[in-house]
Amino acid sequence: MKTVLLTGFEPFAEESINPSWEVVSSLEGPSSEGYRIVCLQLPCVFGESLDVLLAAITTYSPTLVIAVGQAGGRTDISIERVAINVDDARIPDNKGHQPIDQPVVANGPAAWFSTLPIKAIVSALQQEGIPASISQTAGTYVCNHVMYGLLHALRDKPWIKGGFVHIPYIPQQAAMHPGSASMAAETVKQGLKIAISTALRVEVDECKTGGTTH
Ligand code: PCA
Repeated sequence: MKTVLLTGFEPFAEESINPSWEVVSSLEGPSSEGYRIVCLQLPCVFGESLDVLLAAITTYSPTLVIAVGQAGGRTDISIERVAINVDDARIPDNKGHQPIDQPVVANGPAAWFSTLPIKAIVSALQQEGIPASISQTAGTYVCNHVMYGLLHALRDKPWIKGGFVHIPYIPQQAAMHPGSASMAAETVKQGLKIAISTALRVEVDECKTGGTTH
């Protein structure tokens, strides 16, 4: 049976929950489509987050790894295209570290692209009525750090697909941030299921634009 490793983060900044973990943790277990999902919570800490993720890849030998994180203020499910080799923290992480302009991997390439079929995932989500788009930046905080480190570790393991998905606040969080967008946890959950089955099914991504002009 194929294993899908799905990660979410612990809460960070002023939040008491992280919607990525709220949703991801509800997806643990076997699916009716013949794979099992293993869920893992990552600390919102530079370095440690990656250590935990890479150890789990060794333990579980997944064929697919999708890391999920909160992107408060985003309006839809964002399928990240690229991770860059920079840690530049606007706020300290959960252990008080605040790296500025440090590489994620010393002497690593400037960037790694997601190996998920990102366009096919956006199409599949939209077809199911779930707002989604390609994102051209995962930021420079812990999520980008994890995405970069994941893809760097998978560079010589092409049989394991990997990538990152950012999700909006859930409504109870947006209520504390007036004017912010949100998406119901149930919709995000449905969206992650679709992203997983699409990633497992599609070998060659669609060629349709997911670009932006700015
Ligand atoms: N979002 C942060 C880190 C943890 C999370 O859920 C980010 O976007 O970097």
